[in-house]
Amino acid sequence: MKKDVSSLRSTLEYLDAIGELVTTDVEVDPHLEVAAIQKHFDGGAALLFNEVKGYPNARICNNIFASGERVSRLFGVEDPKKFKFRAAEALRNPIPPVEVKDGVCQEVVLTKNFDVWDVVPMISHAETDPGRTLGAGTTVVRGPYFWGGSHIGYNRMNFRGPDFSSFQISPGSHMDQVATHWFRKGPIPVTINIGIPPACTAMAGAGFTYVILPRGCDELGVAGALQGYPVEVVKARTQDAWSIANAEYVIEGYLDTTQKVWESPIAEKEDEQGVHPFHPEWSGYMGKAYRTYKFQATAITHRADRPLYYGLIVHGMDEHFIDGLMREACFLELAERIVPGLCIDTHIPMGMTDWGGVIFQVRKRRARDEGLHRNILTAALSISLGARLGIVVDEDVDIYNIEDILWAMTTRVNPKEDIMTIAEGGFGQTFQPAERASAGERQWTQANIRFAGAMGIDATRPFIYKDAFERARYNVEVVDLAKFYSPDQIRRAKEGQRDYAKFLADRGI
Ligand SMILES: Cc1cc2nc3c(=O)[nH]c(=O)nc-3n(C[C@H](O)[C@H](O)[C@H](O)COP(=O)(O)O)c2cc1C
Ligand SMILES: [Mn+2]
Repeated sequence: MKKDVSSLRSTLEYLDAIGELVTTDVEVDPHLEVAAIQKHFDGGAALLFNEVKGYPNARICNNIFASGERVSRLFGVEDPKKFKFRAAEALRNPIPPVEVKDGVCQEVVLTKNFDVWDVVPMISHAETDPGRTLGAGTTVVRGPYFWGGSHIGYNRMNFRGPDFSSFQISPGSHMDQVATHWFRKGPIPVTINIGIPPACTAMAGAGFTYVILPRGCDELGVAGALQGYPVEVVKARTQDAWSIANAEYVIEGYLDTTQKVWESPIAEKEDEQGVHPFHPEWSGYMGKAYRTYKFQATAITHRADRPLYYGLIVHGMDEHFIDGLMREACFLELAERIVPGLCIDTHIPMGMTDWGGVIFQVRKRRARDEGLHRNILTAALSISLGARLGIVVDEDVDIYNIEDILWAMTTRVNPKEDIMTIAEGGFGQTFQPAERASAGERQWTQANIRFAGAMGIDATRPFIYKDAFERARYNVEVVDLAKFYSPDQIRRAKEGQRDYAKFLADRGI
């Protein structure tokens, strides 16, 4: 079957054909059940729910990004470790979106007396959530409101009425830059796009690296380059804004910076921000409810035939790859711009929680390269709000293997000099519990907690002592195991090998 990633539904058809989609026709409750099932299958197959309780015309899907291998395959990249190199190329050579007259996202247009709750099958994530919320919407701002470029990113929303909601904006983010610039200068037109082409999803997750993706950059253009052809956009029906033409649902509206909406009724009642639970976070902690600017919906548009809602959990592999893949590319590009040719790879393991950290791999070429890797490390941890941990390792370390990283840290770090505190007292991110103070909300600032800053670990060996740090090596290549053992014996003898043992055995180290 032909692979077509120009829309979410064509992508699902392809995944179904290659056996990577698991479907159920049993009715699922968007309240807790969708999230619970996705958690069971964290990191596994893509999931499609054909029957959604209360929404006869809707379908829900998720987990499409839960495997790095799958995402890479969608974009024709064979080795998932190489995805970031393709993505970095896309960052450098965007293909601008094209404006089309008609988009399937507008097959049905609701502009009067609509109720978002009746149409969009929002899901609840955890028992402590204030009910179902909209976490799957990606905001698109394009043109004059984004300095001539295009921005796409998620903003969690809680519809507190049929046509208005809260709208969570992380401090420092593009949307924060937009809202700050247009603060009380009138409505800010946006579209909330749901069920979008995978390249747009990958771009929506990328974030918080403004020296690589500055305001005015073309994020939809990068998505276009990633998929190899332009993203199509269509003029919104009720706003001076643009929708992703192939989206499944779009909520048109505007951000009203003169009004505030609370994310949860209990937070509103108690008049307390940053205290009451709201929505699990990427950092792996329960989120907290805030009072946000108001999003006012002016239309819902959607596909006529069983639109798909991409209802995903946060802090799972799905969200990890949505956020992390493009960020690995951004850090690679950052390193390349600071010191061309030094950094050979980047990696963000799940334990670094997407925005929380990054590992750089460098190859020092000569003695005077010494120290340049620390310029990269300190820059990366300073420019990415919320980053907490950065590690640099040499070319002989496997940056995809946490045990090998630990080995490098154990044997190559001089604790006095190689563990650095970076951006001390700087600005962090609301979703790190230790950094919520930086949201500037009084309940937290009152307690005077301010942990922002990052730990930078230089786990590289000094270039001049390279010889002293030569890895011990066994000559695995001198033997042909088949000469000594039957295939069955080899299989049995290797059966108990764990990942790290296998890695060491293969390399003879
Ligand atoms: C499921 C999910 C939910 C997210 N929720 C929010 C949110 O509520 N607010 C926010 O500012 N960013 C949220 N993000 C991150 C944004 O997608 C984006 O990366 C961030 O706003 C920074 O983007 P920017 O670099 O384009 O400014 C979320 C990401 C995902 C994958
Ligand atoms: Mn952006």
